Amino acid sequence: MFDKILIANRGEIALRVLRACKELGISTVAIHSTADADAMHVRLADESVCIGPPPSKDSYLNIPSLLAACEITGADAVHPGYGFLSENARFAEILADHNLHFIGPKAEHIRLMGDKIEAKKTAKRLGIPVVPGSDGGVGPDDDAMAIAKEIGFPVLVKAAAGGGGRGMKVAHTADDLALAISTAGNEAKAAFGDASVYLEKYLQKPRHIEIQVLGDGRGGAIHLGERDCSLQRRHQKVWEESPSPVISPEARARIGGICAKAMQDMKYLGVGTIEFLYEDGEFYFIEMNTRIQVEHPVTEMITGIDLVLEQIRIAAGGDLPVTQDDIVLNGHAIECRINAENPVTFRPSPGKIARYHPPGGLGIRIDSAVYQGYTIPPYYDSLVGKLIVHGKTRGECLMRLRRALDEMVVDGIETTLPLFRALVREPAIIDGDYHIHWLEQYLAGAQLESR
Ligand code: MV4
Repeated sequence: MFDKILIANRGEIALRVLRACKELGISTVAIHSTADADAMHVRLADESVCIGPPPSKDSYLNIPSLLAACEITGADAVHPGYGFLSENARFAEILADHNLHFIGPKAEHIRLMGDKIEAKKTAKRLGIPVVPGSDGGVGPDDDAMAIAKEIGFPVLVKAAAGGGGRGMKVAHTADDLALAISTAGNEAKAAFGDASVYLEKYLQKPRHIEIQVLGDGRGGAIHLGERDCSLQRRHQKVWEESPSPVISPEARARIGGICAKAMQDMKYLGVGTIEFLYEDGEFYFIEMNTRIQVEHPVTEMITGIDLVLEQIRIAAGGDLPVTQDDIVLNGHAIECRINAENPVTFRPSPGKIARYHPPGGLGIRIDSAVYQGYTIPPYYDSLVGKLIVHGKTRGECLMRLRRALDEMVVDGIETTLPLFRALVREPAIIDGDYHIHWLEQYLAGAQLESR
């Protein structure tokens, strides 16, 4: 096992990793920018190192500074959390070159899944169902129109280097195709320095369903069911739940089994998430994430498995904690991402938290690194904390969530709490009857009403 882990992150995930380290008896090193000197993860870690000024590129993304912090403190492993360097294959390699362990997948797998075209080819080869589309990139010499007509309109043009919805354009008819390809390519070139694009059948009202996987790097792998992350705004997840209201035990076992088998075949190491669009009873692979995700707690709540702790154990050469047959999904969990944002315009609202009262009681979990009197800096994401609620059934979970949201107080800044208090009373949410565009449509309607 590792002796000392450097946590290359901030906020709630830095605290989440720190908690797992404490339980494993591993010493912790926090790193922080000058803007985060008063942060909770810095106070609770055994040691801390200030690694630079507020901008992420000068601090949390500064690889030479991180290496120096490892050297000074004698850390033997680095946990990247999510975001920042968590899916940077080069960072994983550099750490290895310095005899430091990266707590994450093999660099080759991070790189493979970072290229959306390669990821899709790999998924298809491993037997994972994919969205019908061009097999690989569409170059200037290819007859894009012939490929598009073969797929059938509407067609979605996607950037190979994409993610987060950038470099994505819908061509509803043949007349839109040329413009969609050039716009998506230009956007991708500007955002990622890579103009390659590919084509997919455009799914109109799917759900976003993702499967949590865990691999030992030696051919052992299991799945931990799905999360339904369909409630998003501008590609930012807002609400995640598990199990999905629309996935049957049979569908779960089928797609989960396919994912676990694929991870066994590629000898995947650590935690991962295989993302699907789900429409009319069919799963279509879109991407794989090779990191711990923000929404991992909903899976922890229903499986009882500490994903961050297992991630660390596995990175140190440990075995999977359970076999597939041992996994029992217990009840229902919902996570609300509470952001420091105006609940209508979503404009960031950093500043000092004047009053803070987190909710409590049976089935309530808060993953947050804020405290009363803490000032949310303007430089990073606006997550105040995650409220995760567990219940025996989805109905009980919703009932508890309603109560917890009413109990929670975050004053001094604007937060998205009022949005969640409205959502838990919406018939479509109560019925689990929503898709990836539902929230934006709901918000557009709510804005009309307030005028
Ligand atoms: C799609 C799609 C419809 N059809 N692919 C958006 C981000 C990227 N990760 C994948 N995305 C989508 N891919 C096909 N073939 C619709 C989306 C999409 C979306 C997906 C998941 C969650 C929210 C979304 C919001 C808009 C579009």
